[in-house]
Amino acid sequence: MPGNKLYFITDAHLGAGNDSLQREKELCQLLDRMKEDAAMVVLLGDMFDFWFTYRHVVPKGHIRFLGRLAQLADAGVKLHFFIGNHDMWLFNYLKEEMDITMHDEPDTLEFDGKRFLVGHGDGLGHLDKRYDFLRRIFRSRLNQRLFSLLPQWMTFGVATGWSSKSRKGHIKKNPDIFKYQGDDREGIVIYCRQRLQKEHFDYCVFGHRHTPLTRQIHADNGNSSLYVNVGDWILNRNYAVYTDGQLTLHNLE
Ligand SMILES: [Mn+2]
Repeated sequence: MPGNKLYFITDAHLGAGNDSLQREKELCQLLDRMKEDAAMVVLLGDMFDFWFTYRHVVPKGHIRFLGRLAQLADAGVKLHFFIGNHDMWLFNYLKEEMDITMHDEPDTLEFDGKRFLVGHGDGLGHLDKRYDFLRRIFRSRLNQRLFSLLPQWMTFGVATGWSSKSRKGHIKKNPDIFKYQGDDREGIVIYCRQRLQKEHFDYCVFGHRHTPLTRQIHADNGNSSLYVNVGDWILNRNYAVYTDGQLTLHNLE
C-alpha cells in the first residue's frame, strides 16, 4: 500500500559529467525512501542529459534509476514525467514500460484537493524567439522521424557534445544564469501569472532553472499562488515534498 506524500524531482541530467553514476546512486537512495511513503512522484524533466527512443532500441545506462521507477510503479505509486529540453524524445517508452503519464507541456495535477500547475519550464513566457523556433523544430514529428533514421553514433555524438558545450557556454556567457532574474524576466513566472489570470492554482511547480526557490506570485486580477522551483539534482540534491497541506523544499542528507 503506497503512502500519502507527493514528491517532485527535476534536472538530474543523468549521463552528463564524470559523476553521473554517483548522482544516480544518490537519486536511488531517495527513490527507495519514497517506496515507504509516496502516493505520487512527479519528475519535472531533464532527468536524462540526452535521450532518444528509437522504434526498437533505447540508450544505454541509467538502469538503477529506471529499475527504481519500475519498482515504484509496480508498488502502486502514481508516476508523472514532464519532458524537459534534454529528454524531450522519450516519447512513449516510460508509458509503455511502467505506465508513467507523460506530459509534453505544463499541465494541471490535482492532489489532496489542491490544484498544482506543473511543468519543466523551458520556453515559457516566449522571451527568446530563437529558442521558440528551435523548440518547434525539435518537437516536429517529421524532424523526429528523420532524426531517427540517422546512424546512432552520429546523433549521440553530436547531441551529447552539444549539450555539454551549450551548458558550459551559457554559464561562461552569463555567470548569473541560475540567479532569479525578477518577476518580469522569468519566463516561468510570466507564464504562471498568465494562467492565474484565468484560473486558480494553489501551487506552481517547475524545474529547469537549477536554483531552488519559493515565492508568492500575483496575477493582475488578484489571484495568487505559491511558485516553487524545485532546483536540480545535478548540482544540488534538491527535491520537494507535499504533505499535510504543505509543499516544502529539501536536500538529500
Ligand atoms: Mn531544462
